[in-house]
Amino acid sequence: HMTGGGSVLRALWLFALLDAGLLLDGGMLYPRESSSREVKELSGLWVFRADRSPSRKQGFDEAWYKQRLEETGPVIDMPVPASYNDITQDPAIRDFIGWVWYERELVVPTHWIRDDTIRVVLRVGSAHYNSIVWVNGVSVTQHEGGHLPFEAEVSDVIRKDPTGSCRITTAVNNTLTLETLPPGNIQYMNDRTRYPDGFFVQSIYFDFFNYAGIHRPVLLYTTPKAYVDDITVVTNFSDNTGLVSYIVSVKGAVTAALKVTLMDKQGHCVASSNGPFGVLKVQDVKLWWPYLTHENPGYLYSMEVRLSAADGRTTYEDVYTLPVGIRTVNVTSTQFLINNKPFYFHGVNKHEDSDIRGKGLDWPLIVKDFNLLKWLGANSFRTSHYPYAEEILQMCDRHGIVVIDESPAVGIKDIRSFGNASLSHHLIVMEELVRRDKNHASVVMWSVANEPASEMPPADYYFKTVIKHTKDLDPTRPVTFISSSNFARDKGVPYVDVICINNYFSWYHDPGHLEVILIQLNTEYENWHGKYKKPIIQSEYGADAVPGVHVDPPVMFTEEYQKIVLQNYHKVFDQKRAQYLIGELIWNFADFMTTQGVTRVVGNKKGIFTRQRQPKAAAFVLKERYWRLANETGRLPLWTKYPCSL
Ligand code: BDP
Repeated sequence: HMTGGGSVLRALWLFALLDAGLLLDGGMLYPRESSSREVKELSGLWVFRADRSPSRKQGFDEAWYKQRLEETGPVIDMPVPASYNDITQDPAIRDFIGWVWYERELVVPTHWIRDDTIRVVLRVGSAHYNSIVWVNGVSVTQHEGGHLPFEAEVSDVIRKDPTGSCRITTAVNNTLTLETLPPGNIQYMNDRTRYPDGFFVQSIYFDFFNYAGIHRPVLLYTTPKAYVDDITVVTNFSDNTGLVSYIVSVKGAVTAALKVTLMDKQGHCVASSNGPFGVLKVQDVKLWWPYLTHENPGYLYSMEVRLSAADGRTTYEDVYTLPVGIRTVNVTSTQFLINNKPFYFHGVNKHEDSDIRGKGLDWPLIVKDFNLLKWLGANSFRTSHYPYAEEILQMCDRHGIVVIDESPAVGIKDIRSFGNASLSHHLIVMEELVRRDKNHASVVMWSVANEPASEMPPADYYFKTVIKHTKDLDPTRPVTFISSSNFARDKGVPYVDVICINNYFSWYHDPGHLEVILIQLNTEYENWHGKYKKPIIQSEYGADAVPGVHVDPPVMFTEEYQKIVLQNYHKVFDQKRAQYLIGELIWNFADFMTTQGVTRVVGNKKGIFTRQRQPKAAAFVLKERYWRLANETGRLPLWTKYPCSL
C-alpha cells in the first residue's frame, strides 16, 4: 500500500519505463464519438475481387487501386466485417491464398473537407494478414499482422477532391511465412505426375482455419488538429482510496492545457486533475471486481480528458472519455491476487469463430457468448490464440470477465522461426498489443505465445527477450507463455510469472485410457511446481465430442468420454487448488473450424458448446462445477441467488 506521494513517484517511474525502448510511435485509442470527434462506420457491403492470377500480382501490375474495382474485371459482394472464406459457394475462395481486393466508396461530410482544423483518420480494426490501403488511388498505409488495428491520417488525400468522394481500396494477403505470427510456409509441389501445374499448399502449425479478410470494422473518424493521442492509466488503492495514475500524450500542439475528470457511474465527478500526468484520488472507491466475486462486478469509472490548445489561427478543444476500472493484480509463488484477494480462474479458452462469418466481428455472437459464459459460471477466458476484438474486451471490462490476453504467436515450431526477423516482429506485435489493451481492467496477464517449440536451443534467448520487453512495456501485469513441452527442457519457463500448461492425457497420449489421467496430471504438477515454485494454470485440457454421439462405457469422440475426461481432471484440480493451482480453462468453449485433416471431423470438436452454441453434456458438468467453485472461492453467498440447478 502506498501513500499518494509514493504513488506519484511510482507512476512517473512506470511511465519512464513505458517510454524506454519503444519501437512504435503514437497511440491507438479506441475511436469514440465525443463533442469533438465524429465516427463514420463503414461496415456493410464492399466490392471484392480475388487475384486469381498464377503470380497473384495482377492487381499490382494493373494498379487496380487506381480505378473502381469493377472496372478491372469481375467483382462480387463481400460483407465487412467477415472472413471471405465461407461467404461464397466457390471452394477456390474458401481455400484462397494470396491477394484479395476490397473496395468501398463513400462521400464524406462537407465540413471534413472544408475545415482544415479537422484531422480525418482511417482505421482498420483488423485485417488478416498483410494489408495495403489506398484512398482515391493514393497509398495511405500498410500493415503486417492480423488481429490488431492500424490507422492512417487521410485528411490531405480526401481534401484533394472538393466533392468529398472517397474510394477506399484495400489489398489483403493471407500468406504466412516462417517469419510471420503465426508462422506458416508455402510449399510448391513440382512433381507433375502427382500435382497439377502451379500446385502449392500453405503449411500451418496451428489448429484453426486460417480465416482471412477484413475481420473487424473499418471506420473514418475525426479529431481536432491538436488532439489527445494516447492515455495510459495504472490503478492502485490504499484502504478506501482509489489511485488512478495517468499520463496523456498530446499531438499537434506545442503546448496544451489538459483537464482530467473522473466520474462515477452516475456521472458525478469523484476526482480531477490538470496537466499531462498525475494521480487521481478517489474516496470510498468502488473497486473493479471479477464476475461472481462481488455483488457489483465490473465497476467502471469514466475518465474524461479535455484538451485545449491554440495556435495563431484558432483554438482547439478535444475530448476523449476512457472507461477505467480500479484494481490491482499481483502474483505470489502459489496465488494470483486481484485486489489482494486470491483469484481462481474457472473459465474457458475461446476462438473468434462461427458459421459463415469465420473470424468476422459479429454482435449477436458476442452477446450470445457472454450470456453463455455467465450461464456457465465462467469468470475468465484466454484469448487463444491471438488478440480478440476490442469490443470483446470492453464487454469483459463491463461484465467483470477476467482475460489472459494472448499474442498471435501460435505454432512457433520451426527453428527458422526463432531468427532475428521473427524476434523483431514479435517485439513489435507485443507493443501493438500492449498499446491497444493496456487500459483494460479485465486484462490481468499477457501471454506471449502458445506452445512454442521451447526446447529448441534458440528459444532461451528468444523468449527471454520477448518476455523482458513485455515486462518493460507493462511492469504492472504478469507475463506468461503457454507451455506443452517437457518441463525439464522448457527454456522459456524461467522467465514467466505464472506457469500455464496444456495437456491432453487420455487423448493424444494413451488414447482411450481414462484411468491414466489422475496419476499423469499429478506427476506433471509436482514436477513443474517443484522445479519452478510458481503458481500453475491448467490453460488447456479437453477431448473431442461429436455432438449427439453416445456410447457407454465411454469411447473417444462421444459426449460421455468428454464428460469423464473433464471429471477426472477435476479430481486432481481439487487437490492442487488447495496448494498452487490457480486456475482451469477448458479447451474449448465451442467447436471451431480447422484445416482439413484425418483427426478433424469438420473442425475441432473439443467445444463444450457446438459451433452453433448449443450445449453438449460436458457443458452441464462444467456449469455445476463453476457455480460450486464460485460459491467456494468467490466470497459471495451466491447459493441463495444462483442455485446450481439454475
Ligand atoms: C493444443 C493447441 C490448440 C489445439 C488443441 C487440440 O494449443 O490450439 O486446438 O491442442 O489439439 O495443443 O485440440
